[in-house]
Amino acid sequence: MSIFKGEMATEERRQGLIAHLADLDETYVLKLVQRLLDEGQDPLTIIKDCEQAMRLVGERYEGREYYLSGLIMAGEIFREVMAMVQPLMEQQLAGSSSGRVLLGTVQGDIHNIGKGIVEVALRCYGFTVEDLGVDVAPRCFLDHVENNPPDVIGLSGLITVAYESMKETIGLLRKKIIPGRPPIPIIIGGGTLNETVCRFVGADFWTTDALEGIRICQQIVKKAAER
Ligand code: B12
Repeated sequence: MSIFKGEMATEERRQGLIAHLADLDETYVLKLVQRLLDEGQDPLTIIKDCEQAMRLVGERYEGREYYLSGLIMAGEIFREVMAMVQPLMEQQLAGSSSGRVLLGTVQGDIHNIGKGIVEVALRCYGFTVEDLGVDVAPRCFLDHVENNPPDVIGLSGLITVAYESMKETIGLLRKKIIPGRPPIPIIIGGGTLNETVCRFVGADFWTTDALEGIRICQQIVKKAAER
């Protein structure tokens, strides 16, 4: 028997997804996502709705309604949702941009769900991505830049500690001068970022949206090719 009551409108289903993910109702969420996909729902809309639910989870954690286990559970459900939507996302996003992006979550931070989405999207749009993982030390970013300079450097981070790491990483990277090349543009991403953080850490661009990040990377590569 279906767990859904009667025939729900799409908008109602979307609100249901947000509410049930925020409530950490794994069974309901996974069934609903499958149903939305079967009905041809855009995978990117599903991801956006899940992101909104994750913000609610964060607020409940801040309000002490959830403990750390709530964050862990939410992360696990999102991971399962991503496994379901990723194949469709890969089919849908197909581009021909070329360019290399060095990506990583900065030191002290282990959040990687958003970075994973960015990586998939970048690859779909034709970028070559080198993902250094999470909790990446500033020196590690520099080593990779020295060995194989990318066109863009993307730093991910969500916790306050990450802002200091981003600043340190960017400070180190800025000192690196590659003969005959302008400084490599640096973009930071993560749901808690804003313009103030961007200025504090000294990045060139910031975003809280994977697709906007891709557009920025495309512009950077296009501009470099025109020079
Ligand atoms: C799930 C989660 C976790 C999971 C993460 C699982 C995982 N594998 O990633 C776990 C349980 C590990 C976790 C741990 C912690 N967490 Co946490 N967590 C969250 C939560 C609820 C959701 C994050 C998420 O995945 N969102 C969904 C993704 C898709 O969104 P996103 O990351 O923003 O990514 C999108 C964009 O930002 C962008 N993007 C992301 N990166 C990049 C990079 C580039 C280059 C580009 C272009 C774009 C881009 O693209 C993505 C798609 O659009 C947030 C709440 C929130 N508001 O974000 C808290 C939150 C981030 N966590 C928080 C905290 C406090 C912690 C802990 C310190 C808790 C603790 N006491 O231990 C630890 C920190 C551990 C550490 N050292 O990193 C706080 C941070 C507050 C702060 N300012 O410091 C938040 C905001 C919750 C809150 N409101 O209090 N957490």
